[in-house]
Amino acid sequence: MGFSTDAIHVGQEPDPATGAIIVPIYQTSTFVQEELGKHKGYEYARTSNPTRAALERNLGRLEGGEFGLAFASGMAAINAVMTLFKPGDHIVAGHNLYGGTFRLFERLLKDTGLSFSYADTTDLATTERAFQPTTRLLYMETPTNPVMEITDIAQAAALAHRSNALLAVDNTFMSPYFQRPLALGADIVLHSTTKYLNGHSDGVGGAVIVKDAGLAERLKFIQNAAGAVLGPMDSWLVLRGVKTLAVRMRQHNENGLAVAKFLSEHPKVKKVHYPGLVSHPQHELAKKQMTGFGGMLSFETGSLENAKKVLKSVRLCSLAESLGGVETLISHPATMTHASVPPEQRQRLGITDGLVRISVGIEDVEDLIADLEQALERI
Ligand code: P1T
Repeated sequence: MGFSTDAIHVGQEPDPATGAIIVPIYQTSTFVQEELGKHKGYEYARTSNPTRAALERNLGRLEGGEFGLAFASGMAAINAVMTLFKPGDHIVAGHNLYGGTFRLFERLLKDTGLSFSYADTTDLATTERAFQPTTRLLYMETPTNPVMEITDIAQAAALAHRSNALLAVDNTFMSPYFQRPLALGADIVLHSTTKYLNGHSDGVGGAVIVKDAGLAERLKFIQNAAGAVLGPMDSWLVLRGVKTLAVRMRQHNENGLAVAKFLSEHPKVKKVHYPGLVSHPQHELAKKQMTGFGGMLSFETGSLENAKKVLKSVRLCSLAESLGGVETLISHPATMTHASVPPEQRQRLGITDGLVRISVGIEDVEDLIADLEQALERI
């Protein structure tokens, strides 16, 4: 079946008890058993809940992995994946990650005995040099948050596998509609479902999708044992959001491209990071491994003062963290999402004080451009 058909139907058969076309919100903590050891497949809602199970099946299919697991947040999903590893294990991570991911690695997981090296994964020769005999995982975002660097997933997978390591890709920015890392060789896909999968800025959640049954079993054990599960109401909201993922992503892409073009031609804008622009250093690669470019972009205003003027002057775009919702959000990575990345490293990555990030929503794009136009006039 096609992507949208799967998004609307997989895991969402009419409710066997009532015929309800929508999967009910099974707001229950436990399930009554007929006799010892005899139940309907559900025992306790941390282990499994029908609403969450429906979402997990759905996301598993959309990412082409079959095994999906839903967590309380994107960070909980990432932390669950990292629980696969043991003290002494080494992880090579992309040098540009969401600030919260970097903070988890540096401020929490290092203390548990894991070690991390950061590499520019757009250059796989450099990345290969970061590998050690104890490297178990290559972890990356593509495109990266917020400078939109693209890594060749198939080549990164080959590199990881040559070293007996796994490849994990955070696919939050593209969603499975535009990019399917498992089909390109990745072992693990992660999502902050808070973003495009939910799509309506009304819930925090995360997901992990894998294709290997053994890996799925270990992650399922971690999910139940550590317990950071997505609740039934939030699972339901993501299920509802996913039904319109394809149409939303097409519009995010169309608006993203229009806003990126507008900004790239604006005299006050020094640089635009958007993989759909031919000026993007990995535009050809983006065309090869993604089927669209999405709605995320960032641009350089030249100084903190200029960034502040733009952020203060927008009226339709909302100044807020997060991304992937139907409404346009604008933010300042250096002081917001990436504040936990040391300043020198931010500079090196291009997360300057003048960098502004936009999650382009699906409003009428001429209204968004007019808003940005009047805000840029203040510089
Ligand atoms: O916020 P949470 O659902 O826990 O997801 C964390 C996360 C993971 N991966 C990526 C690529 C992300 O962008 C995020 C969260 N990011 C933001 C809140 C943000 O504004 O960038």
